[in-house]
Amino acid sequence: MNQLRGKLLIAWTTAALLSVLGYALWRANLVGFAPQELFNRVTQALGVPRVFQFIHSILGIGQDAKILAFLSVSLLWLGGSTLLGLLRPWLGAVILGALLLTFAPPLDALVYGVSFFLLRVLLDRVFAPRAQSAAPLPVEPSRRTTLALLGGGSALLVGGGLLNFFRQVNGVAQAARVVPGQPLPFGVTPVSQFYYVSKNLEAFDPKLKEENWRLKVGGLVSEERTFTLADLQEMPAKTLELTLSCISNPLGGPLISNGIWRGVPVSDFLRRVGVQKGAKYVIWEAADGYIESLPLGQAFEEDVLLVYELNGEPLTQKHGFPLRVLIPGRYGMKQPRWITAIRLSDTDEAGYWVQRGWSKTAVVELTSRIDVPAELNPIVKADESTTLHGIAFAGKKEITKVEVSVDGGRTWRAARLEPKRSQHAWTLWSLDWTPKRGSYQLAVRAWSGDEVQKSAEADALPEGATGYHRFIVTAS
Ligand SMILES: Nc1nc2c(c(=O)[nH]1)N[C@H]1C(S)=C(S)[C@@H](COP(=O)(O)O)O[C@H]1N2
Ligand SMILES: [Mo]
Repeated sequence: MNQLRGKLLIAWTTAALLSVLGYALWRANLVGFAPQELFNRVTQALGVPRVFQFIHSILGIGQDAKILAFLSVSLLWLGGSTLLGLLRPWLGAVILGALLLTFAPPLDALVYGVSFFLLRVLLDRVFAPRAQSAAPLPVEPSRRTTLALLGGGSALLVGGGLLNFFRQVNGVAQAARVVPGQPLPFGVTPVSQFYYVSKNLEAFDPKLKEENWRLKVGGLVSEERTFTLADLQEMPAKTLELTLSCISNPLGGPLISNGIWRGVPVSDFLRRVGVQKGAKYVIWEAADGYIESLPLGQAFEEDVLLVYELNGEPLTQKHGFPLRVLIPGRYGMKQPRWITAIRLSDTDEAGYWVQRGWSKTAVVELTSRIDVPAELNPIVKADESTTLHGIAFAGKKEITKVEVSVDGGRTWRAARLEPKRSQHAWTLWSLDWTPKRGSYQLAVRAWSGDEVQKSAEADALPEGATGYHRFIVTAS
């Protein structure tokens, strides 16, 4: 038994050191991080609409489901490589390498396989030099020590991930959620509160350096070229206020923010690089492997920008430094961050989320939200005047009317609209209301001309959520 515990400890330590080494090599840009590659493979397999909807329904929105999935994958990786550590070193290394080949590049498989072998042999030397001579192991851990070491070590390794998990969940909860008595996140959203959604875990988002970064322009252009950030900043720029929303934002959800963006109009940019006859699509490529496309004609539309500033500051790493695409009237998924290449092509390519069942065009749905009172704390004072507040948004269309109901949609009253902030920004609405003691179902709906928000409730997948934001509020 002691022998087995000793072996288990050696196996686990091999797995843990391999993970740490892999992480360091990944930070140094030498190979991928195996748990991350495994995770990509798993999410690729699970990223189909029905699975998404299922996970979404039990875990809610945002990054939560993904972080839990990453934690499970990390445990799988750690457990799996520990089991392999119980085999002969060369056998474990070969199996590990072979498994890695199914989800990582051959070089990574080789590096991980060899590292595993070396670590395992080294640890054998350190911990059990006399194991062959049948002499007792120098480490003779008790059951308790074994459990404590394995459990504690795994918890430490995975704990880093967990910390990240809570940090991000808090981040999402804070973003754009109104805390009673606190200033509203209306108007322009501060960068620190700007919603964040990524296909990657935040820790694995690209961290690009201006010195090394280049924008490559290729395909059906007059001449292939690269641009530095400074090159782009020298071109005539445009600044505009625009509201960005994630297509997976649920009714009344927080994944929508409003910013002031500055960058180069794509039309100017494409004229400068020259478009060859036959080019029909613009393909955007990003540093994290994200890809999206736009028919060429739409890329020439006004206010489609290559953006390098948000709210007067250079883009933060999280929000796409150094360059991202901005396309008015479309959900965030059409607009890659961290772009590294623009390719003109005669054939279209399905975007990252399009390949996973989401909308191809991702045109923003007409939508509205009640922010005050907050859905999380739906209480107002009875017999006192209170002001309801919220936002309405329709992408490129203008919001012309917002109506609010306090009786679950039987009757509607027109809300006050604040003057439109910009052609592409959300519209703020408010309505004074003096409720008697009781419970009321609030609901809101927005209009653009004679088009009214769809009342049918539909899940965000695949075209963006529809329906009226509604909840019950108590006046007491
Ligand atoms: N390279 C890259 N660009 C991306 C994504 C991504 O995962 N990788 N996510 C997209 C999605 S789904 C959204 S909603 C927006 C979110 O942008 P934000 O986090 O800056 O608000 O970025 C888009 N651009
Ligand atoms: Mo999104």
